[in-house]
Amino acid sequence: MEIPEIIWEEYGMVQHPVLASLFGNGLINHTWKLSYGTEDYILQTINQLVFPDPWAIASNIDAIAQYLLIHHPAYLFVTPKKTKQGASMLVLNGVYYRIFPFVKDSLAKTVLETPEQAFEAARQFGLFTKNLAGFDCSQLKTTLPKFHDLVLRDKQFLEAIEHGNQERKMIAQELIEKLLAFRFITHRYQQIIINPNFKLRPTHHDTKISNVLFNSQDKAICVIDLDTLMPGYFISDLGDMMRTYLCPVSEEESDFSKITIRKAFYDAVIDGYCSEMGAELSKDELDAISYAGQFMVYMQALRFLTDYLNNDIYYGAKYPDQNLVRAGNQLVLLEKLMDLAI
Ligand code: GN1
Ligand code: MG
Repeated sequence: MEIPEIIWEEYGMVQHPVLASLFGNGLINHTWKLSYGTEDYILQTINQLVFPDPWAIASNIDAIAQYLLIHHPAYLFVTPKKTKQGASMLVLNGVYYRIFPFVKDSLAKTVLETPEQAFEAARQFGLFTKNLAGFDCSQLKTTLPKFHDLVLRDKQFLEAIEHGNQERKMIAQELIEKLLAFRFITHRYQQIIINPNFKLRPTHHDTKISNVLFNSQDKAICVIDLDTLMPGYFISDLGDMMRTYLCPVSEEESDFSKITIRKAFYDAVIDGYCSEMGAELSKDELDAISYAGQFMVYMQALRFLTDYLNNDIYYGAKYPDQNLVRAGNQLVLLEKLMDLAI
């Protein structure tokens, strides 16, 4: 997509920045890296099909930035560059743009190589929620209603089975049945949301490895991508790390024999997260640590298969069965995780 020239002027950049190519591997937003003088920046457009109210995202980032500045001034938290008008975003022809300073000497990983890195990343996500423990969660706007609500994902799955592409339903029949057999995971979630010992906390909701920045010594220095920062349960953040850090291959892998759980990474994720959050979690929450991974992997399998049945309207697909493959991949990962819990 073309980037309108007027952006630079609105951000007070007198010369045209050097625009590098598309950056990162997110499925939702478009991201570019740019250089301006001695500084580097990240330019991003917000996908409004996914985020109908981009100002809610900006408001959340502003609110927690203010809180962190007062209560944890040494904590590195990346905030958007302001426009000349002092706004955190720029709207041009209905498209929302924002610019973040690029953290110097930082590196975003797409692949996790060692348990130490898993520990580091999990510790940063734990630290993020811990530092916000005193923050009044009700100040946060919901950027994606019911995003990690497994009851909703279950309902959407059932609806897609009934009303979605019936030809695809036949192809996916075996997978559909296997996923339905795991509905006890949703039932446990229903117990969690009525349990007062499960606290709603400021939750990142997208703890994949590329959302942690590392330094050259391989230490994690901060978390990024606050689009889905909302009140949530710790199982979302810990669980998505389990979903994306434990297996040597990603959700895109179609050779399911490569899907395994690396136990050392599993332990590292839990140790790293609990090194910050351990004392914050209640007994009931601690008991749900292994459930966290099952919850997130199952939800992602449901979401991919739902999208497949709905003709890929949400995630898109680079080849016809991509969302079916992704769902099958997540099912195998779920089975491996369940074995681990026994
Ligand atoms: C989406 O855009 P990305 O890759 O960060 C999705 C996540 C999924 C992930 C699966 C807003 O995240 O929930 O886990 O794809 N984000 C949204 O790859 O739907
Ligand atoms: Mg994201």
